[in-house]
Amino acid sequence: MEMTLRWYGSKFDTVTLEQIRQIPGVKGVITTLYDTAPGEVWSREHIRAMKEEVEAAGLHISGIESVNVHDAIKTGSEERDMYIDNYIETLENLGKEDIHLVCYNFMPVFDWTRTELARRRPDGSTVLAYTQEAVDALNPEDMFDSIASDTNGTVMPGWEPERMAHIKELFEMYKEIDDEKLFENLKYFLERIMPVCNKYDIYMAIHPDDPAWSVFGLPRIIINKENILRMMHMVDDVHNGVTFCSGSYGTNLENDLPDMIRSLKGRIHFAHVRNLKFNSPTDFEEAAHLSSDGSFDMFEIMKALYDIGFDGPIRPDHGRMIWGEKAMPGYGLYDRALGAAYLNGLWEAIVKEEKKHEAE
Ligand code: CS2
Ligand code: MN
Repeated sequence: MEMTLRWYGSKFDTVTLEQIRQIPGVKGVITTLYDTAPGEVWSREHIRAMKEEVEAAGLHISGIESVNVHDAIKTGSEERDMYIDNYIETLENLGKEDIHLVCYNFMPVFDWTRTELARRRPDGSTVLAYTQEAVDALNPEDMFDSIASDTNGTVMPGWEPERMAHIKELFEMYKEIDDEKLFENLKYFLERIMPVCNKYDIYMAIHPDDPAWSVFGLPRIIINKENILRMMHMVDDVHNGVTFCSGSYGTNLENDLPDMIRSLKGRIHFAHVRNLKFNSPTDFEEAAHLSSDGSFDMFEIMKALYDIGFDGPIRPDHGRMIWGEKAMPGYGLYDRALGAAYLNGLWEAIVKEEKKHEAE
């Protein structure tokens, strides 16, 4: 396991590389070219410049989150081959720059969905939260407007104003797409990119849909054990893997997280570990990473990752906004640094305990 932090680049992130470097045990960042649109080719020059900046700060790039997939690929429209060609070129350029992990998602229209970006918790921190009742009462445009007013001046991934300006067209594109069709289009995409992934040893790690069910009538497939195993078998290559995100799969209380982790042995290439606090099965908020602050047993999650021999990057996921920080919701420095320290502590204890048992 390698502890990392997500970083959006110096133009977009309120957190600096110098700050990240001071979090104990963090040597790697998960980053992206945040100003490229889905479907655009990432040039080698841009990738190299990003790498040099990270390395100059004494860190390295542990992986990319995300290289976003164009909606033409997700919907299987006529232009998809052109966009897949571009994606392949980006993967080649990443491979040539010695980057071997790519996180992406296959969610229609939106990335994650939350109904509040700053719900106040009893300790005065603010967090992202979701209630199904609020989603049922909103249309997607209103949702975008309410999100846009609460972002502390940052651009939220998957909710870029340029995309949201076309939201009606985007919905139109998905009119004929159901779960089966989305699976087919994902398979087509993966089969086309696997040769380049094999050539450059790039591990693709699909991020789950968040929340793990359909929103606004859109199909969503990366939601549970059955579907993710189907996806693994459908393109049975080690480079077709998973980002295990506890906070996303965990939105559905029927998902047994440690069991899911164990069933994905060898195919989890990246992990997002965070905790949620449920007020009801359809009302949850993002808690501190500590088990007792939320509804998940974080020890069991880390233990399952250890047991399957997970050796990829892990990162704390969304943190609370605390200590007066103003940052992209979910992506401040303080609570994610606390999260990293806590997860490192759990890991150290697990490793030492296991080594002791092995020696006995
Ligand atoms: C992330 C996702 O902030 C988050 O919820 O975990 O946005 C994730 O980066 C994407 O879905 C991956 O493409
Ligand atoms: Mn995640």
